[in-house]
Amino acid sequence: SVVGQHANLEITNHGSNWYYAVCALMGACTLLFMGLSFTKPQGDRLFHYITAGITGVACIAYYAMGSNLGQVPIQAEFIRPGSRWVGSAGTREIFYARYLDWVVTTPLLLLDLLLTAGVPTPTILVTLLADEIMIITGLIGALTQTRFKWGFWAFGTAALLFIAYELLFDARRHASTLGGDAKKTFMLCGNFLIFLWFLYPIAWGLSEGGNVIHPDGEAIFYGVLDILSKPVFGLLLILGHRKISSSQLGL
Ligand code: RET
Repeated sequence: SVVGQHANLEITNHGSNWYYAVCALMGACTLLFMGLSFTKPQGDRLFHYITAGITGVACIAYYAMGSNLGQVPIQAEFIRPGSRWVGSAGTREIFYARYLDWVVTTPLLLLDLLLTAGVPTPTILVTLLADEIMIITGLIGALTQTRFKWGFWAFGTAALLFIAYELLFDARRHASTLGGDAKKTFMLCGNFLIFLWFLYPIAWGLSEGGNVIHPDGEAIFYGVLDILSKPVFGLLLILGHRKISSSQLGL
């Protein structure tokens, strides 16, 4: 970590290298998804474009984080007395670049899924609104120095519960009506997404929230989750769409 603002608790060169590796993977997947779009007629490429957009934005966010940019030192309460990292008080670097990525990419991930399920537009919009609330409350909470941060975490988790309800009940019903590959793809990708998304508030609680794990551990936790949520989820979705045409979904 040679550039950027310095905090008492910040990523080491290992964390930085890991962020750059994820950056490269996101970039490669963006090219792959754009390349795969050519296997479809021009009118049937929406899901390739959305998914490539998701990994493209993540590629840039990971470039910033690998460079120790897109972060700000925040005064942290150290919940472990005698912690081996620092004394009883100090700052931790908070990567707000993560949230700028998520505020763009998580609505696109939901759009991928809700369009596959044939959910009506008003339901799509209200679900995307809940998603924006979830990410922004997470960001505000992460930048908060006091215990009030957990209030923001609670609002964000309530928004995630609403999203989970929409996917598990509402969207599932619409996907079942469509049947065939749309239903199969929605079921696989939808269950995968719900499982992964509930791990994010846990990562937050251990990192920005409770300051329990080192920023290098945070890099690995969020990094593995992001690889599963973007490139792996995206590949499953795009492969699921091989035999689905946009007209079947009313797009
Ligand atoms: C926060 C903290 C506030 C409470 C909740 C959160 C959930 C975040 C999620 C993020 C998903 C990100 C993805 C990124 C893809 O690369 C903001 C951590 C509930 C679910 C899928």
